[in-house]
Amino acid sequence: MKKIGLLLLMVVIVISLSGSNMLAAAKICKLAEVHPDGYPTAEGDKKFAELAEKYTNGRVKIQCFFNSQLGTENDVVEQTKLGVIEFTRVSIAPVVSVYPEIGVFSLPYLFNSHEHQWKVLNGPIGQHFLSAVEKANLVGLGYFEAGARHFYARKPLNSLADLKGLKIRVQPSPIPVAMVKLLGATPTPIAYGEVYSALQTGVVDGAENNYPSWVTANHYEVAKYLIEDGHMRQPEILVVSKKFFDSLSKADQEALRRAMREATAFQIDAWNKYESKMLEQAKAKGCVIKKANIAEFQAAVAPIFDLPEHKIYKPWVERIRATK
Ligand code: BDP
Repeated sequence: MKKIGLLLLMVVIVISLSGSNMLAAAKICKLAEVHPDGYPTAEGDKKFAELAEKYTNGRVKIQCFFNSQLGTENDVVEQTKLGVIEFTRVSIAPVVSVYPEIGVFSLPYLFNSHEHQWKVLNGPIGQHFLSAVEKANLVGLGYFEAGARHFYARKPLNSLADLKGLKIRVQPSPIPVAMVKLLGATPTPIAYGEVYSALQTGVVDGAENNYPSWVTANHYEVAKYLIEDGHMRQPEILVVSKKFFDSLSKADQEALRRAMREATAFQIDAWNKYESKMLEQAKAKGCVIKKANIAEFQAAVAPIFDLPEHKIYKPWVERIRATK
């Protein structure tokens, strides 16, 4: 009889605790990242993970996997869509294959400065895309800074003419492919983790990226000629699987959004310091950096806005350009 009484008491305690969230098991989640630990996006991921755990009182624990350990960006976007991976931090480019509209942020010379870009990302347009990506079973939690991208090659690049006929590695995504074609080069889509060996073995003559990627992925060792043309300011995005997000309480969902808002501010700061450090490192290594005639590059890529397949971007481009 005593035993039954004790059992009943335990049942009552368990039922009341489960209603109050106290027994909710901590969920150990994965976050995919292609960069190494220490790179600004990786620092942003870690900050996000730390704050997410804190603000959900330990109910969401996130383990970050760096260096493409969980797969290429295109693969991890698919896995996150399916809910196999809970979180992923990628460039906008791989998201375009599951949600084409967001490709507007990949268009060349769309943003004219860091300030303009963040005004758009923090305003109604940026916020629209974070929620609209739900169409691909993803929830956008926020953006990270990725600076501007430039071309670099194994041969000297002094002007646009030097890009003609070169095989240039691009992100496996339609807009970079179209852009490189318009510049007279041959686009070669390759996953980020394989770019170094493609450059080293001469599978490609060059690539394009921001200073931190050029340096940390060691591209600068084998492709030391860079032309600073700043063709793209493509933001990074942190997405969560909608399946996982929907399983959380409203309070925990808000805790994740709050964690990301704070991680973004932290990451932008880390980025600014790191970008100039990487530029100095490249110069010290003897890399050759030329300033491009930007007007020449802008004129060459201008038709990208009128391609029939890019019609969907027109209204967004107008709104983005009008954002002051
Ligand atoms: C880097 C982005 C990374 C992209 C990579 C690339 O941070 O997310 O995958 O470029 O070019 O700048 O693939």
